[in-house]
Amino acid sequence: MSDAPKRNSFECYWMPFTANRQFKAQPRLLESAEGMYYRSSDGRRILDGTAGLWCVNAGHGRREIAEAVHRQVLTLDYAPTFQMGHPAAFEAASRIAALMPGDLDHVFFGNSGSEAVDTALKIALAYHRMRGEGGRTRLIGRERGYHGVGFGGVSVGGIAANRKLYAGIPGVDHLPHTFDLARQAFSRGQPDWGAELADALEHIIALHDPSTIAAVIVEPMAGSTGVLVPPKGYLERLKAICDQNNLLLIFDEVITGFGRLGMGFAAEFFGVLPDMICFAKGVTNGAVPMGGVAVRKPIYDAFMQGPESAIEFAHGYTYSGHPLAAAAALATLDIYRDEDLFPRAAALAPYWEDAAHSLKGLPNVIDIRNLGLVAGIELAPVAGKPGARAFDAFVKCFERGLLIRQTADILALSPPLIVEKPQIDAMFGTLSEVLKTC
Ligand code: PXG
Repeated sequence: MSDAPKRNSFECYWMPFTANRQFKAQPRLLESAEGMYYRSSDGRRILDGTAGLWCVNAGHGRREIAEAVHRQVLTLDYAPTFQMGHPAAFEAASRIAALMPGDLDHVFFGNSGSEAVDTALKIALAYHRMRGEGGRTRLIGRERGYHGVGFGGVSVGGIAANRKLYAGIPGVDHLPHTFDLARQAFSRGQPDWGAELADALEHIIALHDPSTIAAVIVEPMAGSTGVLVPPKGYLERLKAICDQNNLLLIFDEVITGFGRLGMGFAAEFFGVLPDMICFAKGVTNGAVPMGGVAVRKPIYDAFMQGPESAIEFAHGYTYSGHPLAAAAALATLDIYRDEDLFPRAAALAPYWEDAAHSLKGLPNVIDIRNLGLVAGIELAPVAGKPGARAFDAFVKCFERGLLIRQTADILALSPPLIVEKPQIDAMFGTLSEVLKTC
């Protein structure tokens, strides 16, 4: 029996987070990419309005990264990092630590955002146990939070579709999400209303007792569930309540890290220092999988006790600090620094905000949200068909040469930080034309 027809069909690849049957009936294929553009399989130029999946912050096809990875694979393709080491992993950790705010100065590597989150949750539980507070086992996430698809991330995450089939880990509670259309619609940047939503943490603490809670994990700005910008004062309040009750605060910066808001990390942007920051995506410009967790010094120090010959934290992945990922990260961080891409994003943010809000008044646009180089446009759903209107807009944008993201009836844009003003105009111009037809 020949397997030739199988090899060339779309069938064998079970695609992630995709309507497989619909996609395979009408595929959308990207074949190459350079700078701000993809090229589709039918030869069209597609403007990348989403930096891939929020990760290609320095734009596509960066030679510096390609060459660094090429050199690395020829010099040292793989090396274990369990009881062994190689220089690039240490250098990457030092460079990432140097970018982190405050004393977030130790870095544990994984290969994705999901692994970063599960690692951070494990560090939180183990940290309290190390300090003799092993009763602190409860984890607090937030509704509409996305923390990847590991069991830990799904459990603290707040998306029913991702959670409903799995019991999840026990002892998890959730804060309310921070979005209120009636009070916040068309806010520019951070909404004025909503800081008091952080007080829900006090209720959760009162319910369970602080001595049972290990950590609170939030995306400083929720990305995947439709660009939910934190209300003014909200994160500050959350941090104060965590500090009062000795709960660790974890920022999941898989999306907000590496310049998305115009600074290295959202923690710096908001002036709120968490105990851990999860990162992934932009750390290698999306070119090689990598993720990790930066922790504050006292957390690392808490683990460094007991006999020196003992492994302090029984956790890690075959590819933690993989040489190719480390090389890609170093080359990526050089580009961010040499091209001043974070300040560049900050400088473009007001122009971006005006461009996004120019869509106000178009049919069915019920909200526009923005922060840094991120925008979310929420559409009124078609009666009885949630998500249909935004999916229609997403497909029509792709047909007109623009890649955006769609979740429920929300469209999200988050371009590479190298975006030029005429490209911003082109994105919102295309979107405006498309929205008139959806
Ligand atoms: N945390 C956050 C905040 C994320 O956004 C993850 C963790 C998981 O990362 P990995 O590398 O395991 O996928 C993410 C991932 C979208 C979209 O369309 C967002 C993500 C992934 C895929 C699509 O918004 N974020």
